This record gives sequence, structure tokens and C-alpha cells, in this order.
Amino acid sequence: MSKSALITGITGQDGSYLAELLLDKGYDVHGLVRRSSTFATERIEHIYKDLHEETKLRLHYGDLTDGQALTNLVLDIQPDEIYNLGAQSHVRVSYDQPVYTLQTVGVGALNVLEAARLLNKSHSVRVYQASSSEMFGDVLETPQKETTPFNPQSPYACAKVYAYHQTVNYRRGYDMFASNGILFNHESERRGETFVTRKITRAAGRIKMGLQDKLYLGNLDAKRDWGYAKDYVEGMWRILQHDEADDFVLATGRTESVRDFCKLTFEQLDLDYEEYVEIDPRYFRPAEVDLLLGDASKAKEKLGWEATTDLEELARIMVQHDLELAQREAHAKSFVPN
Ligand code: NDP
Ligand code: GDR
Repeated sequence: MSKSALITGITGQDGSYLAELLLDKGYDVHGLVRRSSTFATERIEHIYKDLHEETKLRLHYGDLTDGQALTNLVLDIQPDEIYNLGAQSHVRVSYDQPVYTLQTVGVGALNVLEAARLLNKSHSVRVYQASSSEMFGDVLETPQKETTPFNPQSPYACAKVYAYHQTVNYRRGYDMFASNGILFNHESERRGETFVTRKITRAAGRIKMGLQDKLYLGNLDAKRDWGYAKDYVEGMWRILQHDEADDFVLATGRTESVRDFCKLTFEQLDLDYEEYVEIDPRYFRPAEVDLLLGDASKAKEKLGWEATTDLEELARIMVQHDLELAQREAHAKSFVPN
């Protein structure tokens, strides 16, 4: 019989890649989607089939903040694995919506764990919690690994720390298979356009095509450990296949600044970023995480996982994709109907 998995956040960057990976492995995949007045399913349209056809991907309406409906769904579909990826995941936005961020990230994770605890009485289930390098915040040790103390710097990071501890707590208290993946930044051509790497590659493509003159950014000196999302969803899956529940850092082990990423991407299009990038203090954060650099040696040793895409290759993939997008945009603009 095929294994089955429930993915919260299936319409997001990671959820879409993870759904592809699990379908390739023969899983029955269930995804939680929020009802909205427009479709938010763009990233999974290519794998979604009408529900009247035979399909291994099923979508269900729900919301992480609605614990009762989530429990009903989990008890109904009885997944073997739950990947909790749903979140208000934007750090800057979490300062504007701290309570809502806690509700989705913190209470949402607790709702998932509670639903899994009830299911686990009759059907064993493994839970993956999408923890974040942001939990290290104003870092107390470099590089950061599983034993590095957390020192969160934003409402988002505080909520992720809460979810992390609840995951460990359910593992210990109820003997559940509940694991944290502490993932450093990972990007792709499906990254939301308000995260800095995608904002930069989108702008570089549009500038190249004459569709945009300037790129407004915040802190160019922040340093991040950036990997490719496709590598990281493989790591999530491996975390749940491990023989025991545990917590793992996934990272590349290299850190670069936002400025370096601008230089790298603009150069790939023969552009000088300094001619286009301007600072807008609106994008500064009340408290910044200056430097993140991960040590993923535990994942390498125990899971055989390591990042395989370097930053130059990641930038190339994103720049190429976004240049093509800008070319289509320019073409559509130049079209004059007869
Ligand atoms: P995205 O922002 O791309 O996707 C977030 C997903 O969560 C979307 O599907 C969104 O739905 C869904 N969602 C938001 N609020 C709710 C809610 N109340 N109920 C149900 N679903 C909700 O995030 P990523 O794919 O980049 O990240 C996946 C997870 O990993 C997140 O938890 C993030 O915090 C965490 N993480 C991400 C890292 C990264 O570098 N990408 C690094 C470390 C951790 P909708 O499409 O409707 O908005
Ligand atoms: P981050 O990603 O906060 O690390 O969280 P983001 O891309 O938003 O910021 C990275 C760094 O770039 C600086 N920056 C800007 N950021 C944005 N978004 N927009 C700008 O214009 C801009 N200018 C400079 C930021 O200040 C920051 O230092 C991501 C999310 O995916 C989280 O959900 C996840 O947990 C962490 O990565 C790991």
C-alpha cells in the first residue's frame, strides 16, 4: 500500500516541491489549502488534476488556526506523515502582524501536534515541523548547529521557537515521532517575490528588459546561508525516514551578504547593481539578524544529506527563470491588437 502524507502550506514554495517529491515516490499526497477569493494554487497547478479524475494529490480546505477542522481532517485521512510547512513566513511582516503570526506559526503547529497525538492512538504518524534558522537570531555561536542556543529577534522567530519546543515536548511527553528541521534560507524560482533573493532576481530581469529602473532594498549587509529549495525538501523527507525522531540543521555552510547576491545576479545579466539599487528604510527591520551560517554535519552524518546546489548555480536558475518572465511581460506590453 502507498504511504500517505498531509502537507500544510502545500501552495507555498516548499510545499509545492515537497508535493512533487512525494508524488514521485508514490505517496498519496493531501494538501491543506486556505479558502480565498482567488486561486492560490499557481505553484501546484502542474501536478493538480480535477477531483473527478484519478489522482494521488487531494486538496482540502482548512486553516492552521482552526484546530477542530484540522483534527477532523487528520483523523479522516489518517496520514502516515504530516509535514507542517504552513506559516505567515515573512519576518518583516511579522512585526506588523505579531499576533496573527503567532496564531499561524505557534498555535498552528500546536494544532497539528494535537491532531497527530489523537491519530497516533490508532494509527502511527510522523510529524515534521518546519523550524527556522531565524530562531538563532542575534547569534550566540557561529556556525549555528542543533546545540546552539536560540536568541530570536522577531515575532516570527519567537513563534517558531515556541513551535520547536512543542515539537520536542510532544516527542518526549507522548513518545511521538515528531522532528524539527532547522532550515537555513532556501530559495528558488518559486520563492515568493517579497523575499530578498527573488525580489532581486525579478528586478534584475525586468531592468534588463527595460521594464523597471530602480530596485529599492533595505539592509544590504545582512548575511545569509542560502541554498536551493529542491535540495531542502529532500532533507525534510529524509528527516522523517530516519530511524528515530530528532532535530536537524539543513544548511550549505556558506554565507554571503545581500549586497553579494545583488552583485552576483546583476553581473549574470551584464549589469552593474550599483547603478540600480537604492536603499529604502521602509525595508529595514526593528531588529535585524546580521549573520546566519549553518553547520549541517549532523544531517550529513545521520541522513546522508548535503546541499548540492551552490549559490552561483542557484542565482543562475533564478535569473534565467526571471529573465524569461520579464521577456514575456515585455512581449505582452508590446503587443498591439489590430
Ligand atoms: P511560503 O510563504 O512560500 O508558504 C507558506 C504556506 O503557508 C503557503 O502555502 C500559505 O498559504 C500557507 N499558510 C499561511 N498561513 C496559513 C494558515 N493560517 N493556515 C494554513 N496555511 C497557511 O513559505 P516557504 O514555502 O518558504 O516555507 C515553508 C515553511 O518553512 C514555513 O513554515 C516557513 O516559515 C519555514 N521556513 C522557510 C524557510 C525558507 O528559507 N523558505 C527556512 C526555514 C523555515 P497561501 O498560499 O494561501 O498563502
Ligand atoms: P529572511 O528572508 O528574513 O531571512 O527569512 P528575507 O529574504 O525576507 O530577508 C533576508 C535578508 O535580506 C534583508 N533585506 C531585505 N529583505 C526583504 N524581504 N526585502 C528587502 O527589500 C530587503 N532588503 C534587505 C533582510 O533585512 C534580511 O536580513 C526567510 C523566510 O523564508 C523565513 O520564513 C525563514 O524562516 C528564514 O528565511 C530562514
